[in-house]
Amino acid sequence: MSLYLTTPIFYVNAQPHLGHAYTAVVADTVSRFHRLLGREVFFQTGTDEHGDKIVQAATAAGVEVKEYVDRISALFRETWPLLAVEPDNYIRTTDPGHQAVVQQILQQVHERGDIYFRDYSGLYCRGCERFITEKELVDGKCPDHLTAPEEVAEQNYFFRMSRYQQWLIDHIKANPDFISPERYRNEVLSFLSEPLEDLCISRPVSRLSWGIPLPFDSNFVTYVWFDALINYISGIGYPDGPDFTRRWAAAEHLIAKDILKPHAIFWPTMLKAMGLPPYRRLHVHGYWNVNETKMSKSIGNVVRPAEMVEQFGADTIRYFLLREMSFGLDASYSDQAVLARRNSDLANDLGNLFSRSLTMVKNFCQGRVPQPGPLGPEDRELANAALAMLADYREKMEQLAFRQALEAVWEVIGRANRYIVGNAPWELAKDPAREERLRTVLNTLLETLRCIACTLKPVMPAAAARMAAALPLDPEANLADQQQWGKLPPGAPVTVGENLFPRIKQAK
Ligand code: ME8
Repeated sequence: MSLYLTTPIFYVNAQPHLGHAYTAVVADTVSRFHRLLGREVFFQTGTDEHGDKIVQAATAAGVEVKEYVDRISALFRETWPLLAVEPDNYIRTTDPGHQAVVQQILQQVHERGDIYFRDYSGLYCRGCERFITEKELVDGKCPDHLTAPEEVAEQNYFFRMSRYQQWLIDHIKANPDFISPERYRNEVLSFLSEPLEDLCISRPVSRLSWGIPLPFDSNFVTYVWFDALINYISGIGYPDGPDFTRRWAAAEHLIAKDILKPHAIFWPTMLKAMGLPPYRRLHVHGYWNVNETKMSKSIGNVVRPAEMVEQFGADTIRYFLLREMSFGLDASYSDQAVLARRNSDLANDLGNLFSRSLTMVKNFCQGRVPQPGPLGPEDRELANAALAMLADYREKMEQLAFRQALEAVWEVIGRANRYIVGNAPWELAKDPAREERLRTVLNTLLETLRCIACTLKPVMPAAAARMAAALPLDPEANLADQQQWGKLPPGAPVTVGENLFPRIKQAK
């Protein structure tokens, strides 16, 4: 099985922040996890560079639009390596290749009769970059942007989305995994229980010139979503690239709930009109708040990825994001909460287990993997728990239940720490008659650490690589290879390196 995984392409009207970082970290973790299972993965991210909001941002910054989008797009691109996020492709909607594909699709859908021209007036939300319906408003305002929409009346082109409404409902019902978690699937089905309006896909050039011209009417440019969503296929070589069909069959999108409708409704119906099958799955996550408050420029509480990484390091931030948010629900960020996770879960639980175990192997077993004797009940209990954890971890990761996957790992870390206390290897080391028992206990600990190191590869790649190098564990080993006991060859050298996660005294 293979996977083609995407993040949204982010608007370049603002700099990268915590919310963007979360989606990127999730996508990177899922990619690494699938690779750990030996699967082929293609991971794409990028930037969305057309539309009103971007022109406004460039004007506010006092630079040419193109110069502005180049600068912010580069900023996103440079942010990902700081978080150890390694996409295979980085797409920009200003790429000439992308623009050509958008025009070709517009032409094709137009010729098919699914794009038509008419007068229109409606309520437009600039934040959402789409017309919204009266029903969506809360107290007259867009519930996401807390601003009143503008009345806009003009002639525009429309995509005949309503034609595909019943097909979409049937598809969602026949494929329970198509949209997850389930709450979002239900939300979409509930929205689809009312008649669907057609989608406005153009802007008159007189109002907005920063867009892709319609191939059949140069007085208009495409409207944001018809341009942006197509990145998911233009980025993998639609229509006739050699990998296109294979990759598209494995397509899964990751988004937050803010852009559920464009992804769950506009995009599948657009694909249908183009004669393409829908993507395989859509995964929807919640919002990060900061200190329990919505992140916003005006409040001044926007968290920047570069600052988080500078303070805590990429591994700690990745762990925190995945451990703290239940995928699908909202979560709250604070430096204090990161500090607490760093010092308790990473420095205390994991870091201590690792350094204590390796130091004892160095001191009591000449720094080599000891040959174990027969396993006693407490050894078997830890071994079984570690192996069961690998299976549980795998199942939870497949469901994007990162929090539960990590809880399962930390349950075994806790057990292993208690096992050290219960078996007191330093006491065994004093008695030559108990040397075999000592070797058994330390071997059981190293084997447990091997299982733990393997699970952490997708989540904390740098720390997991250091653990693997110390044990020593084959860095290329896949998860299935690890699901047995006794994989570390007795006699292999074990190295005690620096502390994995030194304690951090205070958040800045
Ligand atoms: O919507 N919590 O771009 P965008 C969690 N260009 N995730 C968040 C978040 C938060 N507080 N804030 C943002 C666009 N995100 C369009 C997408 S796709 C064809 C076009 C993340 O820059 C999350 O992934 O507003 C969300 O869906 C995305 O950023 C929105 O990014």
